[in-house]
Amino acid sequence: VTSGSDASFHSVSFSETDHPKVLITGGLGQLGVGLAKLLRNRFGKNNVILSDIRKPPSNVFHSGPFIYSDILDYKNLREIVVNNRITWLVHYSALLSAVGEANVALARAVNITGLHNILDIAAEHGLRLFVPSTIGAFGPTSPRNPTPDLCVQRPRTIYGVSKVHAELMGEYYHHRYGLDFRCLRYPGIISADSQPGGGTTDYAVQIFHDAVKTGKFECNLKPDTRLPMMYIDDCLRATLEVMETPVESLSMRTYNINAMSFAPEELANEVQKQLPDLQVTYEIDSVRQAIADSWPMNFDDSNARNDWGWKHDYDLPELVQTMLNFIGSDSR
Ligand code: AKB
Repeated sequence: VTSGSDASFHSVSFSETDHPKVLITGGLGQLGVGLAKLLRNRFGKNNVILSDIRKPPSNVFHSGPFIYSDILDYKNLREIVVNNRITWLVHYSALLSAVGEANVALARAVNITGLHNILDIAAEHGLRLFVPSTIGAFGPTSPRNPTPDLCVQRPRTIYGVSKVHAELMGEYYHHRYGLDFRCLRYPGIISADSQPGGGTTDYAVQIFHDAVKTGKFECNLKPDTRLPMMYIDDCLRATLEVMETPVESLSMRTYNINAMSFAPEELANEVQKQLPDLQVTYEIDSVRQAIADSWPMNFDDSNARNDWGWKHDYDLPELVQTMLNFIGSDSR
């Protein structure tokens, strides 16, 4: 805790009969707007506040509460939590794997120092806290096929290191201070109406846009680079489900979740079933390739399935159909 006289952590228990009051940080990234929509449908428009340091596009601004919040500014965060009587915090601010390697100092500040602020605020105000982790929290010495929840985690990216740190710190705060910390390790997330920024799995989003717009796609990973992936709707639903799961059902605080695994050539083949003229070439980005080669190929999410009933809806054919319908209708 950086300031204030009542620095001891106490638990303000959140009554399950009330709707939660949710703050989403990093709300203008790939996932925030979609999550806000899902949570607003469930808990009411004004009970979900999106936040970011960037100016929101007008459709986002007009769809519900939006607020400026800088996770590196502890006082600003505390003011938002207090003034809005926040009870759940979803912490989406982070630099992803590839962009993190290009700017290690910023990734360290946002992903590690920012997380410390979030943990302290959440513990101090008795919040239920969700922090996403990732397949990137594993590394070359982890078992890759499949990767279980508990195994060696020695990632070689600042992103991965920061996410292992988040998992461990969240669990530590849970055991030490009773923080209601919940964490899912996301695979690569594929979405049509929001763009990822600076990740290793971004190719699996870009291929759809390029296929529809130009009929050509240059892939920056090798054709046989297999990674776990998930459609955004499954990811957001998993997030809501784990947040609503009764404490007794959680045997752990950090879970792998998965839907499918594929390599670029398999994704390209599936897209070509709909768009046979699509031309795919490969121009390997050595940074991204090295990262992908150290990540899980298949993700074992059996604990999530057993403990709180996780089940994905989208496999590769449904994913491709849904993405092409969405992007195709958008570009017409
Ligand atoms: C990335 O590629 O960095 C992210 C991730 C898998 O965490 N999409």
